[in-house]
Amino acid sequence: MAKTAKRTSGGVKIHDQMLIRGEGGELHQITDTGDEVLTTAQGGPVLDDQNTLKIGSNGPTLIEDFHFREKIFHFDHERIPERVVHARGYAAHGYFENYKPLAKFTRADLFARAGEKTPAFVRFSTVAGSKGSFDLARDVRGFAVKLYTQEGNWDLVGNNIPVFFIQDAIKFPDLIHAVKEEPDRAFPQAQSAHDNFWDFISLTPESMHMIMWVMSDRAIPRSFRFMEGFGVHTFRFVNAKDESTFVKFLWKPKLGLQSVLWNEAVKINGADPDFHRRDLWTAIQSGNYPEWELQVQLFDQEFADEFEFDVLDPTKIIPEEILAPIPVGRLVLDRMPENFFAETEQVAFMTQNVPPGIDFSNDPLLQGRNFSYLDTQLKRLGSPNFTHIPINAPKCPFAHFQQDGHMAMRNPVGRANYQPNSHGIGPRESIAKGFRSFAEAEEGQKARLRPESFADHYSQARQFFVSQTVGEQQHIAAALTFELSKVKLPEIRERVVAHLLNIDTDLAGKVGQKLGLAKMPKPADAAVPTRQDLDESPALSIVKNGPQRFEGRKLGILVTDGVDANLLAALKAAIVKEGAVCEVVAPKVTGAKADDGSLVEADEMIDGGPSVLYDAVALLPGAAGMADLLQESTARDFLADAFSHCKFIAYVEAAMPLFAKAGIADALDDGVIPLAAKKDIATFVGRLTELRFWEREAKVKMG
Ligand code: HDD
Repeated sequence: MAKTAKRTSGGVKIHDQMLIRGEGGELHQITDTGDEVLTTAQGGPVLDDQNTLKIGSNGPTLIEDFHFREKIFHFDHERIPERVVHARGYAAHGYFENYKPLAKFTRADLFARAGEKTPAFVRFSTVAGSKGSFDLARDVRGFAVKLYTQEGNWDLVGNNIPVFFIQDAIKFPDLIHAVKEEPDRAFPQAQSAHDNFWDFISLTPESMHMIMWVMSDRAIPRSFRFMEGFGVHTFRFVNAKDESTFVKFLWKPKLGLQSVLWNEAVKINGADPDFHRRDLWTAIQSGNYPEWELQVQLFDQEFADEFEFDVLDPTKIIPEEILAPIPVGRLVLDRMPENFFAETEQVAFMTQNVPPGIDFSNDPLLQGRNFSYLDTQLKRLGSPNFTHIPINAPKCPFAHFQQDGHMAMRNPVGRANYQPNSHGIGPRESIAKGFRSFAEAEEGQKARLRPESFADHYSQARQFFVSQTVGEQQHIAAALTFELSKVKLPEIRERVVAHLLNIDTDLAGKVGQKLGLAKMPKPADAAVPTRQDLDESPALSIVKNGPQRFEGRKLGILVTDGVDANLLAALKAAIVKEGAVCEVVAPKVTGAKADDGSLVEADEMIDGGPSVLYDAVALLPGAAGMADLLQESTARDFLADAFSHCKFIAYVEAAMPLFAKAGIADALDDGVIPLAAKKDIATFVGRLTELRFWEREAKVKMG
């Protein structure tokens, strides 16, 4: 991509024009003042980019104005179709670093050597919303990883949830049609809380396990950096002896798991619809590179045969406590795209992109996906040559006889565009290097059947639910109630509650009661009765898998004139030492005047810096500024929201009137920590690793 040249005095005279070489070695025309010359896309220097060519100043515009025509022509064709699903996404570059050789299991080169780094490009996304929707929708998050290996691109196109709604790819269009805005009214945008989605779900029992995940806090992650990723399907590792080992892929965030509360998500979407984008951008630009560990669950056919669920069923997991994941490498994201459209919008992920040593299983969802992704790129990117776009091009040597097609940036050269050929030129297949599919012996008749082994739709849904903390279970109940409160047809609500009865009767009762069902429905028919004996899996809880430190999180410090400068400096230093960041919030854009006369600059004015943007808050007003602060309803909300969202709150004595204004002066608990002196900072910071003061939840009842 041509880099725009920086202004420079240096340059070379070519054909008596002043030209300079840009950073990438490309040439730029420059004016005599050292500015780069504006040109048309054809390279023609532009005289005037402010006025169209007319007769006189008030006459008609001339059609010969080729600069105007080309500029408007290109503008009119700037948009490409957004992704039919996962339209809203955000991506970063980085690398995958392999821990140790895995040759025993796979011949894939990227796993061959310890310390080997493979360039990576990762796009996180929501599923349902359009490209311009908000970040903190209750939704699955795409976790698409492109690894530019020496044997071609490997796209592990996963989600932040290890199972899926459906078992057969043929139902995907129906699922997406049902979750997206309704066709007759074109709303709701980026929300599952509507009749069509829950109508489809209530008629699709196989979706129940996924519904537990999507109604849990997993669907409202605090940050892409604090969420897990999963390959979902069972894949195969194939070693050099063509021996296969089943493998499931998991991405574990170094900074632990964290989500927000639904009430917080609703408010964050209002305050900052780009919350997740800004979070990733800021972290990477400030050198706080997010990191995940790649772990694999490896198992053989014997394990698969003995495991109580079908490993080919994408609505099922293998609990980590049954098959411990093995760490094999780490993914670090350390560079943002130079241009969003060029890279994030044009990147093409495809589940079919696997290097030798990684192969597919017969998971029907994966099989269907392998057809869809290539197909959809043609629609989005408009040409079979989408691998000519830099972000999609392999970073390893490649050679083939594919030619022509729209926007061909390169074509095979020479006379032979076919093989075998007697010209003795052009690439040939390689027995040693070529991708060898695992030689699975298959048999059976052609039929449209669903495996009996896929038929248990409730047992793992129950296992997920019972593995949550009490608070997390309440959030699931609150989410289901919220979602179904937006569903108008009573029979849909009843069908969903009938399914819930097969998962957990208390859950079903709570939801049914909140929906005001006159009487509880019968439990839905279950092809396989719900297993009550599946062990809890602590790995499934977010709260049980939080961070070791407050690292990567954000403290909001509310200040006014008269703020104690020393205390503020000590608090900031302690938070930075934790690897976290502070933002100062003040009633005025300019900030506040501290007690020592210095100016404390504000990162946010209180109206634009609500406490939902922070993981914890500190109230450090000065007595001088309290009177004004108490006039600000946003100051009251800042504290009231932080309290009801179970956040840790530090405060100085001068802030007490604000607690009264927020109506919580009599409700202070151990999550509200006085900063009477610098020594109290350590007490406050020491609690922040818990992220939330969950004991308060019973009091505030915030789902
Ligand atoms: Fe998909 C995009 C993940 C089921 C068909 N999918 C897409 C993206 C992610 C996933 C992360 C965004 C990629 C990007 O950032 O550009 N999809 C999944 C997961 C699934 C899944 C984890 C279930 C386990 N998908 C799925 C099925 C089908 C598709 C069953 C079709 C049979 N997915 C597509 C697609 C998309 C896509 C229509 C739209 C944009 C694109 O491919 O590039 O082909």
